[in-house]
Amino acid sequence: MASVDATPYTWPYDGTLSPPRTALLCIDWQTDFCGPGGYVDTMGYDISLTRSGLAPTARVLAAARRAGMTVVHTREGHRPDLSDLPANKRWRSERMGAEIGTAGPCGRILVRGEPGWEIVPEVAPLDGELVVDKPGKGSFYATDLDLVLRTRGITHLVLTGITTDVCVHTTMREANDRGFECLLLSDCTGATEHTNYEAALKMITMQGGIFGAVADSGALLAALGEAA
Ligand code: C5J
Repeated sequence: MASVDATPYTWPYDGTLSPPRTALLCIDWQTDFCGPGGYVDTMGYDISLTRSGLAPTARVLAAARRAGMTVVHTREGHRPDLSDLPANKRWRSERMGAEIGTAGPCGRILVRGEPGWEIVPEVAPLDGELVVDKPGKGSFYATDLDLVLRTRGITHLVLTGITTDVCVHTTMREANDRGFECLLLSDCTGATEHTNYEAALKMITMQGGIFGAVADSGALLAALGEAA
């Protein structure tokens, strides 16, 4: 295994990519965030921006599986009785015309078990892969993700998912504070506004890599010994 040609440093900081110690995080690739009629679409944002990372992520997912990396999928969503939905989150979504818990074209918005909450087929979990359900933006908040990763001896994380500036960034910050060595794949993520995507990537690279590093999927595939 090689290291990854990344910015602002060759990733990881401590040598070469080690598949047994690395997990691929696939964050919130749900219809609600990238499918027609989902939450993001209902709010009026352009889902071509949040869908753009799907094809490269599918390639990385296949390579990670071949390399024996742990794969973790996350899903943002709430209990059907909405007992885990903060009042301010509900109020804000209602103001955007997409109130969480109400019926939309893909079922009840951001509610567990509804069609819109499902992960899209392009990057769907395989039987036996880890799936983490989360009520918030960060994947560590109110979940067992930290425990599951540490139990497997995972120390390094490769992040993909949507949206770059919200759930992906929050998760990367949470992971970085917990000591995980993080890499975000720039073409495997997207935001509801392109300027937010660009700003989110830039923030990671400040101060020598304040939250980790950024590379494209081709660089990761090359480190795994696969053609891009
Ligand atoms: C948002 C997410 N953007 N998965 N959620 O509300 O980033």
